[in-house]
Amino acid sequence: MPTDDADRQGTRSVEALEALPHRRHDPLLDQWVLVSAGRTQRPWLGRRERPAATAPVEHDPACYLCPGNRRANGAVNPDYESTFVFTNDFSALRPDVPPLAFDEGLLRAEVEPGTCRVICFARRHDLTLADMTEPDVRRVVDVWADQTAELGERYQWVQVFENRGEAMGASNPHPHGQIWAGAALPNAAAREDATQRAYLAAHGRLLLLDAVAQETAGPRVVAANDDWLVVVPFWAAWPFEVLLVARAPTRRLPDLDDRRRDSLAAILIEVLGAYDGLFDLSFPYSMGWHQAPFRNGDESHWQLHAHFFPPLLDAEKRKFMVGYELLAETQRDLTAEEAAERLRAAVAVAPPSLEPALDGAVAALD
Ligand code: H2U
Ligand code: ZN
Repeated sequence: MPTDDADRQGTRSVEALEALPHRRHDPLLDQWVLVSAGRTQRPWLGRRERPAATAPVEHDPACYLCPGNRRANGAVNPDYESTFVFTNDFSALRPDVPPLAFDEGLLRAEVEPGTCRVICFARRHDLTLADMTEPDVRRVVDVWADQTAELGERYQWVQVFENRGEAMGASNPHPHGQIWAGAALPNAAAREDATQRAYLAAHGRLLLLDAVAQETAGPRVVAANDDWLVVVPFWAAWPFEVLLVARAPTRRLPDLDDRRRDSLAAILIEVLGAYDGLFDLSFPYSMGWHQAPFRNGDESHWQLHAHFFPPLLDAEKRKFMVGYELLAETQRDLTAEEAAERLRAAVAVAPPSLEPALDGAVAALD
């Protein structure tokens, strides 16, 4: 007999659900995640992740991101000291497109104007954000904010992100991220726009600030300072996914003052250090910022946050989002509470960072 919602007994304790297959609601995307704790012990004869075979060098003559090197399209990088931004030579979006659209029954398409940029985070080829000093990561935060403000003058959505590690499709170990900016609101942005707007209308408060209030000092906190909270969201999809949220109402990165940029750099180093410490390897992930769209409207329902989506379940095994995930809904094997506990333990033993670098560079951008 199928149970319908009316038959379900309410419980105020998550522990009562933990040992049972259960679903958790993601209020930002308004979708459910299936949690089936205890499956991590199942036999595995599938793919095993392997760490990079060679240790990276400080400057790699073959790297297209190192200072002074030639890129794939022939352009030469300046001898930059800290950060460097350039237009992606293989951009997925371009600004100079005619406003064409196609609409015939179920078949709809529209041209999407935009631009893609690459941001080198550091001069040194062998660094990662986790290894960099606070002043150097702060420079990266400033670049993210400046780029957001500049691109927001022309595009509705500015997506700042980083793919780190071969397992997440990074094409090069040189520390770098990307920004794609476009005219449309992409799917995930449109979902978060709708859920945050509806929550503010219904409750008079910001969805993510209510999440911060509910999670602070709770079992899913990984790290916190006065300005930022890092939690494994109750509804996490990826094994060690975390959500980084500004604690005060904030729409976008450029709105952050000096103090909150510094404290952001500090907490980024803390969390990424914990990621690397978790399995004692350079932890792969995709991370990115969600900030208010740029359009002529009221964006007070938006709260600045970053998602970190790392694929690893352990040092050698990754989570594959395949059959059930693609066809039905996301499923995870360890609870958010267990993931948070393990990440907290790794935060406690993260190593110190290196010496700061000097000034940033920007190429001619489109
Ligand atoms: P990923 O490692 O996340 O793929 O980012 C690197 C980007 O760098 C990638 O999008 C671009 C690729 O298109 N790139 C250049 O713009 N110039 C090059 O010479 C090589 C790579
Ligand atoms: Zn390099």
